[in-house]
Amino acid sequence: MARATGPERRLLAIYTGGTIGMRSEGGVLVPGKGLAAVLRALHMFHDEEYAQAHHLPEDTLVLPPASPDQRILYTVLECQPLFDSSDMTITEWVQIAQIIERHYTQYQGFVVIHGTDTMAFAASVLSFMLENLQKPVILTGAQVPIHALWNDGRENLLGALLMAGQYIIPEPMESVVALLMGSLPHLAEEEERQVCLFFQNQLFRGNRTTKVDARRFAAFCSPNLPALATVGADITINRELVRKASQKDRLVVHSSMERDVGLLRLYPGIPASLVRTFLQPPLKGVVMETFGSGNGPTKPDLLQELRVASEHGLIIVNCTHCLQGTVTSDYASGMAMAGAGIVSGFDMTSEAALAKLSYVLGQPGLSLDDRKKLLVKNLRGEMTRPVTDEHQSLLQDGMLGRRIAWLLSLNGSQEADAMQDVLTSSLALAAAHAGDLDTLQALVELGRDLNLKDSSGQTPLHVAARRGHAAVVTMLLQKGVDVNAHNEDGHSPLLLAVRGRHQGVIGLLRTAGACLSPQELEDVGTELCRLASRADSEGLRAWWQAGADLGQLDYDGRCALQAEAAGNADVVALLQSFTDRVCAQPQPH
Ligand code: ASN
Repeated sequence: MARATGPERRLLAIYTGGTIGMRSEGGVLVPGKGLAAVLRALHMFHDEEYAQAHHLPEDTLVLPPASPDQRILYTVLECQPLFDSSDMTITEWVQIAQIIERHYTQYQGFVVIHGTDTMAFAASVLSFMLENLQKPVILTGAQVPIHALWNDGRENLLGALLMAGQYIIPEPMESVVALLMGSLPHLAEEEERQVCLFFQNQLFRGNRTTKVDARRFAAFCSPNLPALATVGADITINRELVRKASQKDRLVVHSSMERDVGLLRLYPGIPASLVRTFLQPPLKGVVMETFGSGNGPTKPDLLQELRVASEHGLIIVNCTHCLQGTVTSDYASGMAMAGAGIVSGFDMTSEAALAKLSYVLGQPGLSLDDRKKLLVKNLRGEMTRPVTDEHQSLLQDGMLGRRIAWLLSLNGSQEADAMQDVLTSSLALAAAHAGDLDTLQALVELGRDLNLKDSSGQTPLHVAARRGHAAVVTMLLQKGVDVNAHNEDGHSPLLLAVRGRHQGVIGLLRTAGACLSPQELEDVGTELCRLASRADSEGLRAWWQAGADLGQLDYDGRCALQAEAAGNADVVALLQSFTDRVCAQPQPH
């Protein structure tokens, strides 16, 4: 994520309602008007001195300086009426998209202040409606109203304004990379412009989120994709996940979203008759939440209902009701679903799948087959397609092969050499991203060095490690690439593998001599406490495997085991099994 430059950044904060601005009426919370006035009175949200000195208009607020040479100015646009987000529908989200469209040239970024209950749906829908987004759009809200003494609204809103004001999400793409992208089908697909959601110090890709807690401040998680950025004393950005956008495309707002879509959760023993009733017209698309990796009952009467509905043109997308994981074809019960004409939703959340269905069905003039093809494509970074399905050898693509041959055969001029370097770097990184061993091998055969870095210091090993491609990591290590290379953010491949919890890759890197640097381990105590308090044993295991000391203390002088004191017995046992000196007992005063 690149830092935004310029002395003033202008944002539009679209206030749609939600707990963040709610007031108590008759003992219950209802949406409250006048959020701008509340913010104006809070120092952290408005610097009146600056506003007066610069004659800012009445409706413009300005944050105190976050950096010496930049100010973030923002205007709060209060929607009429304000909503508890449980009342919001596609109609309201279309209106938000249209507000963004109307003000698109006027502002450098957008913050959508929204209730949390349907925020993950809203972020997903907006991500599909806003095509070719070049500016940050960040949704946020709160679990407790902003005027309460102890609340999460201030931190969340301030964080969202700072992220939208200070960073460019997505990053602009270099022109040569843009040229290449056109040739790399899988990258072109993933080159989405993302709508984000900021909550409790984490910036997520919006269409990967789901609300997981009704009360705790950590209300959202992104089960199948790590956070794009985490804000602590420092801002840690997961560069790999912040997609690049080509500057040439204009924003397109898709307002024609299909409303007749539904969500059906299977449960053990669900009667076929109930499924039949649910699948009746006017429904045009259904997200079906199935068990485990996309499995459902194999009862013939139920499968028959699904098949008939599908033959009548109803589109059914299969998503797992598990929080984490993807739909596979591992089980006969999963294959039965596919056999009944159901489309795999891979690792999409149900929120993203429903939004995508609504978008795909809303597109005019497509055949049923076209729509199904779009559904299994990664359109806005909402899904992870299995590498084997999607990424056959890049060099098998005739068009791409010809471009590469042409570009690599250019020689003699300085320009051609520079072009070849950029091309090699882009191609190697793209192949590492896709797990494409053949292309990497082809580059080696062309005498190309795989120890190269892109403009942000990223090597193919960083990319493969973050994606968890063990075979590519093995191959690169065999070619002798630097196992401890650091990118611009000071991150090594090992750190990226830890963040992605890729245990196999962590093992390979460690065997090849990878070590986390003191800088990478600086805040590890805090991270371990966070993981322990979330009972995230996979995350803890990854750090342990990478050689981190699980007894490291956080800012408050606690270690993971202490942080977990009130929590999960499994995590305590796991921590204890990793090390018998997890942390020193508190010393008596
Ligand atoms: N019911 C509220 C809403 O979604 C919940 C919240 O914002 N925390 O609008």
